[in-house]
Amino acid sequence: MNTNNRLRIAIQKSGRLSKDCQSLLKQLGIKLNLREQRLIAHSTNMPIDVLRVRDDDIPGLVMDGVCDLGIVGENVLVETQAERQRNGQPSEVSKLAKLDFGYCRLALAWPQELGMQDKSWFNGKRIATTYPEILKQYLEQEQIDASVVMLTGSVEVAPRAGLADAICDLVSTGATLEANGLMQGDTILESNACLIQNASLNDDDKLSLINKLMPRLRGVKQAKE
Ligand code: PRT
Ligand code: ZN
Repeated sequence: MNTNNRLRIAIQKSGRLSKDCQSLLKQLGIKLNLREQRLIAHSTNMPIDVLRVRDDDIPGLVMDGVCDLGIVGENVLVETQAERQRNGQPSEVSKLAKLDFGYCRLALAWPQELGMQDKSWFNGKRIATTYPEILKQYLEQEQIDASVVMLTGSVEVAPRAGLADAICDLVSTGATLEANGLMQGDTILESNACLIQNASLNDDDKLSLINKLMPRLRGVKQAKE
């Protein structure tokens, strides 16, 4: 548990979500002194500390109560939740808001030269992914008997490298699939960045600060619509 009396928020240090997270915090009126290499940034006008970490660490930090709030892609949240459930670790969070950035979809793809394929084609095939839990749940639900190859990066080159027959990866514009001669199939999960809260947070001061920030967040979202 974060026993510190300052509200602690985890965001991605550097990557696709970091700029949007920083500008959201600014729009919420949270003034931060973000110095490049610092792990923790202290707000100068509110009792808030911002922890800047890898996105993969954010759900766990919130689930374990090390951080009170976090901003992370639903893809990472759902994957971490499934993995932790399997390991008997805390996996609950309260989802406070779906944010309007970080949109992508987790989709299946295979070499273009194979042409259109239906789900039955995947039987007996190897599928490379960074999201083995989400993929396994999908395969089970669709009764597809395929094997899952876990890769933490460069998933799109797996078929060409002979590591897998197909992939299950995040797609936004589709340019990466195209550049690697892959054809996009079913979407397994649609994802946006979201704001999560530790499920057992019960510090009155922190909860009232969150209650003060939430209408501002709704205001920021409405202004963009
Ligand atoms: O270092 P750290 O672990 O923090 O960052 P990371 O490299 O794991 O993540 P990062 O910064 O790449 O992505 C952070 C989050 O952004 C993801 O978890 C998603 O929630 C979201 N997001 C949105 C995306 C994309 N769009 C996206 N297009 N994450 C990754 N991609 C990659 C995808 O994996 C593929 O390689 O972009 C490529 C496809 O993009 P298109 O436009 O060519 O289709
Ligand atoms: Zn990551």
